[in-house]
Amino acid sequence: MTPDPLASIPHTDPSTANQVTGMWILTQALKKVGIDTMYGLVGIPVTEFAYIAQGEGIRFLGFRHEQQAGMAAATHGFLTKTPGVLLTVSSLGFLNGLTATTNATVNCYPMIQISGSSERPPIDLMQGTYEGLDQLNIAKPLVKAAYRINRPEDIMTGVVRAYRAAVSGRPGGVYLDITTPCLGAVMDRAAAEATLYTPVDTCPPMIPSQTSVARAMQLLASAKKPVILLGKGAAYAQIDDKIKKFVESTGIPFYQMSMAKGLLPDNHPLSANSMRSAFMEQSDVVVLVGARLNWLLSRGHGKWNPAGKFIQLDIDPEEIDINRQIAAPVVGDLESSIDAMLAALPSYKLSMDPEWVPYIQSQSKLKNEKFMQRFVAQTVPMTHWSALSAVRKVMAQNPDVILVNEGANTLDDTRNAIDMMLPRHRIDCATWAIMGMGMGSAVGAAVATSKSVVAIEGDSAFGFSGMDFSTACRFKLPVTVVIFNNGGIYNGIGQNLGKDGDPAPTTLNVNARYDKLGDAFGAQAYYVTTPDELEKALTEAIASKKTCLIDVQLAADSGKESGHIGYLNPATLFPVNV
Ligand code: ADP
Ligand code: TZD
Ligand code: MG
Repeated sequence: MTPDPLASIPHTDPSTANQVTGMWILTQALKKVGIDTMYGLVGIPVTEFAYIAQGEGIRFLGFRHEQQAGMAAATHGFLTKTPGVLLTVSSLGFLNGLTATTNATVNCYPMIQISGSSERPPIDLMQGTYEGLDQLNIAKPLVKAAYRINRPEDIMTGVVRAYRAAVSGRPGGVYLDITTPCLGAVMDRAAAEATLYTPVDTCPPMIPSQTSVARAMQLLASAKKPVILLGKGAAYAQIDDKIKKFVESTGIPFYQMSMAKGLLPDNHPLSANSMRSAFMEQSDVVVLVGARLNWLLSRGHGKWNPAGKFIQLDIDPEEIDINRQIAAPVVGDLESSIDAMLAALPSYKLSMDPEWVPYIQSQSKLKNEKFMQRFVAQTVPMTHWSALSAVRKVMAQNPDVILVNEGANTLDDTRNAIDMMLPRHRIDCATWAIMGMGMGSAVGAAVATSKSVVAIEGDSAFGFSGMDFSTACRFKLPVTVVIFNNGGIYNGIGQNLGKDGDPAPTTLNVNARYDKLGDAFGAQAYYVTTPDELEKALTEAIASKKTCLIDVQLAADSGKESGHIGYLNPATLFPVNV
């Protein structure tokens, strides 16, 4: 008889009749707050916990790198208004994941990173224990909140605190450290069950003061050339109908920040999306709705009309006045603030210049017609624009597909080329403009919404997360990855200024066949060299609902340094070849 290979492994039932472990309690605590999905990468000391959680009905998506699991959790949080959960092992796994938790905090996405950590005594005495690292203290300055759970009876409290910190006020990333002894601690089942509860009112409304609403309405009513700026906070709030009503009942033109695109359709008659410079220079009153006056808006300086006044609707009082005086802050949650402003609207008479909207509309029309000329030349080898001429057609046919996007030229050109028609359908590298969110965000978006996803990736951007394409494949997600291969960071024609013959700092490989990666993981893969081939492949890929990869061959000289933000680079005294 063949010996049973598992027979010698002592089997400890995680939930025996009378006793349970910290791992079981953590599972139940997460279920109590409504967590049904975790993204992560296991090993000591969290493997058993992941098995137990999966067994208890929490979906577990195992990744190849923690950063991508974290990007998935962050995207899940942004799209669902509930924290995405990332599970990591100690030391490097924790640090790999922390990059995503930090990025989520910067972007105001709710997520919770749960990391197993080693036992405390040898860490505190720095005695060199297995994967020993003082994780809690490392996480603290980088996340919205950080807690450690040392005892099984505290697990529920730790989970509730993490949940509340992630979703209430300005959302963000939360770190929850749980020690190995605590995960393995045994408790009587009845005592453990007695610790479990469902918290109430986890994200209470924050009502703005009536004074602030009246001040804002008065300023709005006085505006001759107002504009409304919608940011990803407005998209996150999931009050799409109310935002639409606010825009349409005031009749004020609006501009949507990158991830707010689609909150109102990009082709809405009041869209000022192509009139950025004009309203910056001319608007006398600017209404910021869930958008920060950060570098993406020249921090309120540069082209902005120095005499313009700002109204800012935000949940975070500390966001007000950070770069420029905000004449009328409305601090509250967006739903309450927009409700209050809509309720007040009939009592005010707006005094918008009757020429303002027609001016925005006629100029937009001219600009849009000019912009469309970029798609006329169907150059082969393709440029970013000729590739996008194909992509925009297919995306227009599939408005309910979520678009994930990162790169430099690939990011900026795609953002401008592809109109979004539905809210929360564009996920990109956001406030920090980081690379390395693509595969994670694509997986998170597909899992959180059950919708199809198309990720448009620069060849460099894809490299940061490429191996997690295999995660989309393993979970059979309807994700199509489109790689714009121009052979480099910004382009593939950088020249080494030295004589060693190495590739230039920006040079990758314009002949790389990314489609072979698709073959390696059983995806449907395409290699395309013309806009027609790309249009056909992308149409077929989306329709298949399978995991697909399209390697798009661009010319190596397509793209310029840093896309649209080259001005942020320090100037050199002599030209460098990018
Ligand atoms: P964008 O990059 O699109 O301009 P930001 O991320 O800079 O957007 O700004 C989003 C803003 O929205 C943040 O200042 C955040 O505090 C705010 N915010 C997020 N959720 C809410 C909410 N529910 N109510 C009000 N403000 C919110
Ligand atoms: N590393 C990280 C984590 N984030 C970054 N933003 C960068 C490096 C610098 N960087 C950019 O800002 S864009 C970019 C890098 C490396 C890649 C641009 O190349 P691409 O796109 O192939 O993705 P294009 O189409 O060639 O411009
Ligand atoms: Mg590139």
